[in-house]
Amino acid sequence: MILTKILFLGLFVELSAAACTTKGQRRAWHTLTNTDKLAYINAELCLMKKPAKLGLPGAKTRFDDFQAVHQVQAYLTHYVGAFLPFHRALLSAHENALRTECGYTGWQPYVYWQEQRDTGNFKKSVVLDPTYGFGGDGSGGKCITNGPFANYTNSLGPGYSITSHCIDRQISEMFSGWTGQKDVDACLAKTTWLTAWPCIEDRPHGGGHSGVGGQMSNGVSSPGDPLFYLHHTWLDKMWWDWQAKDLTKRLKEMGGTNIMPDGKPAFPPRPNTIPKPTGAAGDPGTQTTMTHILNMYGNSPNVTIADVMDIGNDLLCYEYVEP
Ligand SMILES: *[C@@H]1O[C@H](CO)[C@@H](O)[C@H](O)[C@H]1NC(C)=O
Ligand SMILES: *[C@@H]1O[C@H](CO)[C@@H](O)[C@H](O)[C@H]1NC(C)=O
Ligand SMILES: [Cu+2]
Repeated sequence: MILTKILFLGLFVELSAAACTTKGQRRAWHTLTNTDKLAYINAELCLMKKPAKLGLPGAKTRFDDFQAVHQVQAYLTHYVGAFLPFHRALLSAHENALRTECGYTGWQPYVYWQEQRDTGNFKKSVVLDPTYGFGGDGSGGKCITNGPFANYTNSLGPGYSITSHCIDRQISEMFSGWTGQKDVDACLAKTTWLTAWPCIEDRPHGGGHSGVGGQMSNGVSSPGDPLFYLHHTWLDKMWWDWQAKDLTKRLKEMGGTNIMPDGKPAFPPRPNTIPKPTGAAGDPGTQTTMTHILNMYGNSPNVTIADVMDIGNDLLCYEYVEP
């Protein structure tokens, strides 16, 4: 039992990360029963009804809180070494909120785009099912009109803006074609972190975001579409599958630029209110290191990159079930 006292939303709370004995089982969405799919969807709808509590600009609901944590530090967490570690921490916090705030008893599911039926064929994907899924494609850059999230008012985005809008999608089968097994295998075959992470961030990551399109294709505000969490969990699995190929070494393999290069596609220009980062807390240099602090803005405790290298540790305590 690890006990730490941290300053959390101005209060001292005791946080305990129990020893990891039974790992949470993250499963592929298409392998869940309909009952389990609805349990996940209903827990997400529950976060969408609970009031925001982080005080981040524009966020109205607990669901928005997670999007806000992503929005305010998009430049610190994409095209940098912290990209996969930050998203691993965000996904875990989201999973935790579903469980502790909304009574969900399962674990974060992941999409499995590389199925024959999904890659190059997102329109037919089982994740867009209007009853047991995330609703439709919005028929070309428009609001989704069916499914459980059709009427959600998104308060954040697009990009850095704070405006009320619907969840929109615009499926591109050109980009969905980037999520295939051959692209996954190409990344898993990389022999160093410095080549594996950019590979994952490029085609598999970009293919899921731009393949779904709309809000999902916005590098800053994409967690406004609940599909974000399933897509990024698939990428987290990819990182873990890569780590597991040479675990002892890869539990410690980190690096890469600490500062996002300007002019990346899908990234709206940074407003003047968000200065160009010069490094991160705990990691002031130009290269990402293990002591890098992932700022969760009080949504969950801050962690370091070292804390999220091993998904089976006491803090994370989950594993991936093969589909
Ligand atoms: C969304 O609103 C429409 C129109 O009011 C309604 O018919 C539909 O049932 C609503 N869908 C959900 C999931 O709440
Ligand atoms: C989390 O990290 C950020 C950046 O270092 C820091 O400003 C903030 O105070 C930390 N929050 C907590 C609760 O420790
Ligand atoms: Cu992101």
